[in-house]
Amino acid sequence: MRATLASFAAAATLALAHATAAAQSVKWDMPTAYPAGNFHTANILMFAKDVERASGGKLSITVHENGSLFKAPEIKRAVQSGQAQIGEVLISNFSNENPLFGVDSIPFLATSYADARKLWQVSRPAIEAALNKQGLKVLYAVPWPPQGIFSAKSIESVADLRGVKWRAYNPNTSRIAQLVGAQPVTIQAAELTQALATGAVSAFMTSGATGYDSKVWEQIKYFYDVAAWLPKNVVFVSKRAFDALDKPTQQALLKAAADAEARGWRESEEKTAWYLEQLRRNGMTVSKGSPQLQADLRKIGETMIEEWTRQAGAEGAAVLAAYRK
Ligand code: PCA
Repeated sequence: MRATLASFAAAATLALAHATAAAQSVKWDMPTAYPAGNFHTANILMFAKDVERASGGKLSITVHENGSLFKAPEIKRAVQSGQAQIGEVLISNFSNENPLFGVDSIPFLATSYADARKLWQVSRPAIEAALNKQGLKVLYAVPWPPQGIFSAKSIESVADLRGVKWRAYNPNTSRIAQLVGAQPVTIQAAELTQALATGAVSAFMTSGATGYDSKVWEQIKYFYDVAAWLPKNVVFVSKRAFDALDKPTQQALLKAAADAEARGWRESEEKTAWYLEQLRRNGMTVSKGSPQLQADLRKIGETMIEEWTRQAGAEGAAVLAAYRK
């Protein structure tokens, strides 16, 4: 009898605890810009699951992928203004706000995973501080695979890009178009397949991942694996939303974020060769590009690092010095 009563009491306490947890459960919307099968998106879905589990159901995150809730360029503002609580952005999309946001998209500054990691380590404090001033708390960042050139026609040097309709995804890729004399059109990944189908663009730089996600081989026959930079997606949360969580839930979120960062870097690197293999399997010619093309691109990189250094001032100079140490 006593045992029954005790277990009844325990069950009642548990039920009450569950009811309380459910009553206090917080729901966040998380807009992202990239498609369902993409490795960043898969990583985010796992992150959301980890948060839900580790918080004991107190925090649940609904992921809205592929620009379905907010388009890529709108996600940052949506989180800043509280229309969404958490989001993922390509941080270099916002380099017009702050040159530091674009440091990972300067051609040939950091071209390997090891260098990209070092660049993130040395730039993270300044980027975090800048976002913090905008009411955003950085949770983690994950790089895209190295950026190469996709083109409908074969190219031997950057002269072959003159006049071409060039898809840009951030200010730096628009600047490259200007420097090579191509016509830049800004198109986010979610609209790339359509832009290719309608002939709006015929060349661009991105990763094998986005080439694969967008099935670019219908129109694009060449990929030049020049590995010019590894841009990053940053996941951040509204500071107000974060501060409203209790301590254990904040801890659960931060732990899941650290795990997502480690997992994302690993996945990105491990899948790089696989993506290029898929391009080949679908009939594309994948090469390193001619020595002339590589030399031309390096020159563009030199111009852009000079321009960036001028824009980024003392803070930028400190980041570069730390990176080159
Ligand atoms: N894919 C994204 C950004 C960089 C990348 O590899 C895109 O093309 O929009």
